[in-house]
Amino acid sequence: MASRTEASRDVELERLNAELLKQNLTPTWAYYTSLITPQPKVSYAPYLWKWEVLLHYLRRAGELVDLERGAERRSFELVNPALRHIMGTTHTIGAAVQLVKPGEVAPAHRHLANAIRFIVKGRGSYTAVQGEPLYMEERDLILTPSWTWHDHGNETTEPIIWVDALDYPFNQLMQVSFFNAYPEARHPFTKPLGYTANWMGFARPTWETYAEPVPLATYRWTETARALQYLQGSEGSPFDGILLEYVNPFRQGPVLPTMACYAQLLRPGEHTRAHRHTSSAICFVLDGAGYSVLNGERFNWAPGDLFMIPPWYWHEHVNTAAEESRFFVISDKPIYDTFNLSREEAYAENGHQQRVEKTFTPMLLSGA
Ligand code: 1HN
Repeated sequence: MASRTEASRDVELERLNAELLKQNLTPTWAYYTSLITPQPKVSYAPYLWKWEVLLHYLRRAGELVDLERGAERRSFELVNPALRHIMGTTHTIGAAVQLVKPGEVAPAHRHLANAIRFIVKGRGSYTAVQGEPLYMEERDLILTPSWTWHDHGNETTEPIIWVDALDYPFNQLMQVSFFNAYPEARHPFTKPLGYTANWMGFARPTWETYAEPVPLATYRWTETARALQYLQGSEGSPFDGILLEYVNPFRQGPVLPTMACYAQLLRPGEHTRAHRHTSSAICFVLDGAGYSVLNGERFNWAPGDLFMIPPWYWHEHVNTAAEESRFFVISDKPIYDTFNLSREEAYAENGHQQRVEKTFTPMLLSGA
């Protein structure tokens, strides 16, 4: 047989590649560069939601959505336009805002997804987690660990609003979205007020498996705010300013296996150095005013706004206010740490991104 020419060999190889695909076999030699790239290909861009818009729609949902007629929760997810298929704010975390009106109870259920709540407006409502009532104050952080029964009750005379963050996009990826509804609207209070935080000290019942990895359920803002205030004068991080992590009091480390929470303070005029890391983050603006530059794009923020930073995006924060700016931050870094996927890079040059390519303008309500 005559030896093949280069050209006929190429034609045959093309045919082989096409045939392989039809057999549900992908030739690595033709496709590996789309899988393994010098820099990660991140499939979604940053996004910012304005507080006025969130509040407007929460009010409308307050008029129309009835918890007693089958609406499990009066909340909506802040969905990144590129992550609609997983309802994700980032690829691992879904953030929502939720409203419970006086006299209402959002029914008891449990899911394998971990949840956190960060209280925005109102006080005195409770989340009952595994039979323990946890009463809310503004800016408290409340954890609902995986597979714990929880219902939200408002026995006060004012509405309550909070930000939820759940790791359901990660659970969907892992194909473990389990859910149970409790047979009654409320799970009975089986534990006294302050059970985990006060009564139990730092000892825990050995038979309550959920209580071991997540020993503390409520992190009071009064304490976190005091710590931020105390640390304001310290150097902090050139990339993050004053960044406190809410920790598991037994192990240090993140509050949940999949999500870490932080309180961040930027001092007046502070302009952090740009850096990027593999984990994604969601920033909820508590107070102050300023902007962040994410891969060269400027995002202006004000209190109540929520924005997210995708993996491996350069980011720097600028506080333009005369007072402190503070964020509450949720990150999926624990997942990256668990699998040794955490990487971080500092921006070169003078530490700031040189160009601001454009300014992100979110859709505002007319007149807002
Ligand atoms: C959920 O169970 C709550 O318990 C809030 O309050 C938001 C978003 C998606 C799936 C479950 C809650 C949620 C959620």
